[in-house]
Amino acid sequence: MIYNKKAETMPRQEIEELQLARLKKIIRYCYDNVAMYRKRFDENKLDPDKFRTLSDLQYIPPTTKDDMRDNYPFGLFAVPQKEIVRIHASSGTTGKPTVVGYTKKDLDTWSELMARIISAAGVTDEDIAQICFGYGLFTGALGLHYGLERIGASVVPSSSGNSEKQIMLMKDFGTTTLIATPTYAMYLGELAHELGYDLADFKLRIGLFGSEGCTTEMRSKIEERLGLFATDNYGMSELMGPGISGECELRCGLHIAEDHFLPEIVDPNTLEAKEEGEVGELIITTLTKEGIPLLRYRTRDLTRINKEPCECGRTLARMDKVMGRSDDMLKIKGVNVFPSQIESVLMPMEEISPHYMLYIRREGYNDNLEIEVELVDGSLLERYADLENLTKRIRAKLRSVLGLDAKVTLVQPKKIQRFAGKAQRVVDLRGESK
Ligand code: DLL
Repeated sequence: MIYNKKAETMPRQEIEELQLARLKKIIRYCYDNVAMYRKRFDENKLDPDKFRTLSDLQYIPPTTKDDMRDNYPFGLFAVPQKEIVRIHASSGTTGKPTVVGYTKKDLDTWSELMARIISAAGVTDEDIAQICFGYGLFTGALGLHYGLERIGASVVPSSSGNSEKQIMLMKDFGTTTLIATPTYAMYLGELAHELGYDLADFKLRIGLFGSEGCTTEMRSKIEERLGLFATDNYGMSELMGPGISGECELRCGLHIAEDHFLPEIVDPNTLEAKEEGEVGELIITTLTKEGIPLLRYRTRDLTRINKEPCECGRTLARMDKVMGRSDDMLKIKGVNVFPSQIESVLMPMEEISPHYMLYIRREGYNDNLEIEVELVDGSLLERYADLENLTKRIRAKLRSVLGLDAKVTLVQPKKIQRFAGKAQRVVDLRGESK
């Protein structure tokens, strides 16, 4: 279902006119209300009233996570404190988190954008939606929560963790929609099976997955295990949280809420604009945010954009599933590879489960990669010849598809750690193995 027909099916020319009008306004708004932007414009001799086309945007220096840290906690807020009605922060692993503030209008926009993504996945007011994202400073849970309420679904705010209880609720309440990271969804499916539940008895029908990457191969495995249809949605706390883009039921790209976010794709090294359809780093300008507007925010996420209208009727541009982050690329013996590419190679193999870890070590001048993968059938570990054969097949596949030479270690089922939120499958041991 298209939640907001007018906004989601606008002809391209109209979208761009709207974006330009909003862009001019937000540039002036940032100049007038955020000291960092005013300083940056003045230093670069940029006149906030002289932006005439969408591509004039390229003259503005990008905003980065460091800018957010330097202005911690509220330095980039554009409104007085009393107009901020909600504060979230990113799950930064090191140092201070990045903090974002929302006005009432921002929260209203957020709910609208979530309602669009939720409806695009096929969820309706008849659904019972269990939110297994952590409630708190993380934007995932509350973002989805308000959007689901907006469309009239019954929300079960079960948060993350406490997995056996999650499964009990899912069964007893007849949950039809699961909101989680794909990793956690997979774990819940596995646990339900172990606890002796027949997932066919569950009423699950739709999974709204996001907050981390998941290849289509991995997604098929999750769908099969849980008996549901899953869509991907993307966002980041600095820009709003979830709500930036999401797949429709045709799953041919994530529709970007272009009336609120202006996307660009640039070369992550030179920052030059990429040709339409080329892969590069996604940069986003918030067009309507009041609390903390951001001009040309560098997401570090790599994707590409397709502006052709979708067969679903939506005209909003679509971004590909995120390939990885520009800072996540692994360089193994001269081969550049993203963890998602390794996942795509591993997942179709029947003998191995969807649980894996990547360990990078430095040996001499070389970086070596070890891929640890769980077997579906642990007894294989006792059949040396079969084990050897499977290891060889995996290595050969990695070599032929990615040109990657890696050590492959097959381990017992359930040996690899499970994650309740975003998975952390890459362990960089280069500092430790000199
Ligand atoms: O993860 C917001 C979110 C919550 C999105 C729930 C969707 C659902 P952060 O914690 O700030 O915000 O993390 C943002 O996560 O830059 C991407 O690298 C990654 N990410 C988010 N969604 C996806 C996705 C939330 N669908 C960072 N596919 C982003 C791949 C994703 N990566």
